[in-house]
Amino acid sequence: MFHRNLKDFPKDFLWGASTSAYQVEGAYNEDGKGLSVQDTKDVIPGTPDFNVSSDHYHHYKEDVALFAEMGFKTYRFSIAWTRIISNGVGEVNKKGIEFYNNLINELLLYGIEPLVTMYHFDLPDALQQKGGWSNRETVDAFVNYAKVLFENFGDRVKYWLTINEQNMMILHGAAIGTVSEGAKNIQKELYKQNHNMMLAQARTMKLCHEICPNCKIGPAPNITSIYPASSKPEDILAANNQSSIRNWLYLDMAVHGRYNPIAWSYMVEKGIEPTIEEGEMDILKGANPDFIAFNYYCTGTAGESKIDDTELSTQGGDQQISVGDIGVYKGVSNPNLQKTEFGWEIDPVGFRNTLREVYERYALPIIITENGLGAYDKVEENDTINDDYRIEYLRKHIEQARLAITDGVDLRGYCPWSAIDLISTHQGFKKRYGFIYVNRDEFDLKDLRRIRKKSFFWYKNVIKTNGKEL
Ligand code: BGP
Repeated sequence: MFHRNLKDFPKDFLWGASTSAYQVEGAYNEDGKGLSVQDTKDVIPGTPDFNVSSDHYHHYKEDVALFAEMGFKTYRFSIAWTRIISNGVGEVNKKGIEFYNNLINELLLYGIEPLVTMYHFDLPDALQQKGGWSNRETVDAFVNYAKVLFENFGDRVKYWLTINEQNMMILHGAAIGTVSEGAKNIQKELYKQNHNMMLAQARTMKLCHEICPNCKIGPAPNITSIYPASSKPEDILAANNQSSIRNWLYLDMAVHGRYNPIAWSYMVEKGIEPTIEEGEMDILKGANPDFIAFNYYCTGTAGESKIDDTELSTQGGDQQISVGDIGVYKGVSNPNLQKTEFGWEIDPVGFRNTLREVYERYALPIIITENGLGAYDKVEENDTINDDYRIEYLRKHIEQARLAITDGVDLRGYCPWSAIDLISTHQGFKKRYGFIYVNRDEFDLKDLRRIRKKSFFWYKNVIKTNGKEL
């Protein structure tokens, strides 16, 4: 749709950026922090562990001052469950509460609204040892952890996100380190875990509304439009299958408290549907999120996969690269799109499509909690980093966000990934996303100095002009 006049970004639009605890904080065993599955997983060869990351734990004041210099209205970060309750259940760690109190207070000092993810891929390892999300006790543990967060921070944190990319933990857990690589026939287990996470999320949202009536809470999956590989009806069905299994299964449940019918019949066909206990559907229906947050990097494209499609391997892929599912869909690359240096397609128009699709389906306000370009950055003379490619990527996506707003989408915030360089989920420190460069590489920690990239100054002006000057 062509618009002669574009709507402005809303006056109080939440411009900011994102990080997650295990990818940025470091201090993995300091001040009473327990180990998470990210600390105990087998590190992918050639990539670093998460012990130091960007050492934000010790640099948070300096980092927040830089965020303030860019003019952030919000900062989306996650709280490490293992810092608050080291084994996932039991005693609350005062030092952990203190760290996040300090961080939150520091943000508020500059007028930056904290946007907090409660759980971003880092389940306490002690809970994992007892079955992780397959064990219903983890649901109670999460709700108890959430209560601790609301009680300690709910007076200052108004925006909460429950679980980051639950859909990716189910579909690509091996790539992001929440499922052991090579585990076989675990799909049934995964959909049981998914069901339990849904219950944890629903109970947490209800609790949030009870304990902190002034807070707002929402889910944070990775959502993207799925295109059919061609106009062949079978390809369109395949794209629809993938979209139901990848996107709507999660959002239909979070918003309406019901299983998406296509995703449910997929699970039944495969014999992997979860057992639903009495009363659980009522719990799921009682969630009522205030908004939808989602992460967007690029679209997906799907073609038909026949049931005798023995060529299709279902192993591999990551958050943005889908291999497919025999008899359901096959992930294909889109010849109309360019790719990043790390093989993810770039699709700004797809961002507008996705925003429209989500808003049309759910009619809830939307906050974008991730979007960005992973690239190899180079420090040049006089500590300059000329990341024009990142500016280009973000500019095109923000343009499309404005078009989506003009289309009628109620978009309230935009937080690209990432505020500062940090460790990628599976591709190390070399895959950088930040506006702020952290001077370290894969294994040499150097001086961890912070350097403003060209995109830092560009984004500062974007925020200053409320998205008018891109
Ligand atoms: C999302 C995750 C983030 C982040 C980002 C980039 O899926 O929520 O944690 O890492 O993707 O992915 P990657 O680090 O694999 O490049």
